[in-house]
Amino acid sequence: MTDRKPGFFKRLFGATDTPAPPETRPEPADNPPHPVPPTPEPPHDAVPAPEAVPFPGPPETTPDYVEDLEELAAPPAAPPPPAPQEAPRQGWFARLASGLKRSSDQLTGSIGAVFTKRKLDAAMLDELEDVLIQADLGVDTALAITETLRKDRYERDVSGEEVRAVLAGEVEKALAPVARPLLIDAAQKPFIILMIGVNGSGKTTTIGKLAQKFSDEGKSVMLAAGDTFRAAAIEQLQVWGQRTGAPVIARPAGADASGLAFDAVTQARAEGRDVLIIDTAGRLQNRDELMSELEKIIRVIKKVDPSAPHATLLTLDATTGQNALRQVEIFGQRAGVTGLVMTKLDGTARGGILVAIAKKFGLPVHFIGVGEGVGDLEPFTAADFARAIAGEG
Ligand SMILES: Nc1nc2c(ncn2[C@@H]2O[C@H](COP(=O)(O)OP(=O)(O)OP(=O)(O)O)[C@@H](O)[C@H]2O)c(=O)[nH]1
Ligand SMILES: [Mg+2]
Repeated sequence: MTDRKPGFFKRLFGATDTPAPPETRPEPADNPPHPVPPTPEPPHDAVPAPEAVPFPGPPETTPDYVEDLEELAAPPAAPPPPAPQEAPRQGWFARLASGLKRSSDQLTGSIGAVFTKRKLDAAMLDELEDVLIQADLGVDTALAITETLRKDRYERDVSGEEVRAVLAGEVEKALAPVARPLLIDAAQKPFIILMIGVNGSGKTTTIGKLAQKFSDEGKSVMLAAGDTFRAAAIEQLQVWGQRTGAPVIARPAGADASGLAFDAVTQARAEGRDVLIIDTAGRLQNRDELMSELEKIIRVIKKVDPSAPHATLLTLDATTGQNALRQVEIFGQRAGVTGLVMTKLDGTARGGILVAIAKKFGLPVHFIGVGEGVGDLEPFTAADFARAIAGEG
């Protein structure tokens, strides 16, 4: 009963554009990992025929319940509440720019302090290099920026504005090669996407957003609740399934995640689905046993389709700093990450790290998350990101 209240109030007050049931989660680094239930290597060749597990009951609200209450709350003559989408809302670039404001303010403030319309000298370039490294941009990009300035402006007057333009240009240059869309190969039926990342980095929310995007494109989508550690995680994905019209393959909490993945792939294939997106439990990259479990999920998926997963997406929380480099490195080694999604760029993001990641790993960045709502996923573009981080626009 109490579980139903948030859904009811959201609908009653027309706030359906609010995010998926928020999971108040601690920062990834402080978040203790999920307990590992005993997961003996199952005889997956002998995995029983997949049972379609339909929505096992409404996790948050039931349509009947909500409709009844709405009727009670609103007299028949009352005009319908305005669609939440119509509520004034910042555009996505404004949200990106305000999310990166901390990074860009820090950068422009420090740059302004270094460059006060005086002749560019070696000491100023050193100071600038420190500022850029502190903003997580990485040594390569910091050096590229100072080198460009040294070449073009040494011993000449230079303003903070000009430095910012050079900064935006170099950031864009670093990011352009990794700004690549996620291509769904129609020859793969289903095209299997495995979503991985540390705790609370935005996997489940991103899956919901992707499900909406793909079904808007006319693709038939299925979701797999592979975070079998927590009942709440399964329910969270089921809410996204209901919201986006995608069926969710689930098993009760505590079930083996690789067995669930096996069933989901088998069923999505049998149903001729275009896309299957598999959720996984959050795990810190330094927890070896949890990373082994992820490897096992991948091995088991390959038993059904040796070419799968066709995309292994790592979600990176943009409020994380340097640790994101380790996440990309270890998840890449253990699970073969094929692409990145940077989430929470609408918050107090530290976006500079994406530049360092791009330089070091060259992995495609497919999307950015700029909010908790279903539409808050944008294709990643180097120019917009560079503009936002340099505090332009
Ligand atoms: N502001 C903002 N919040 C986001 C974004 N993406 C996810 N969140 C929020 O971050 C929190 C965690 O998101 P989840 O999708 O549950 O993260 P997860 O990686 O699935 O978490 P675990 O399954 O616990 O590892 C939720 O409150 C989301 O609403 C985003 O782009 N912007
Ligand atoms: Mg999750």
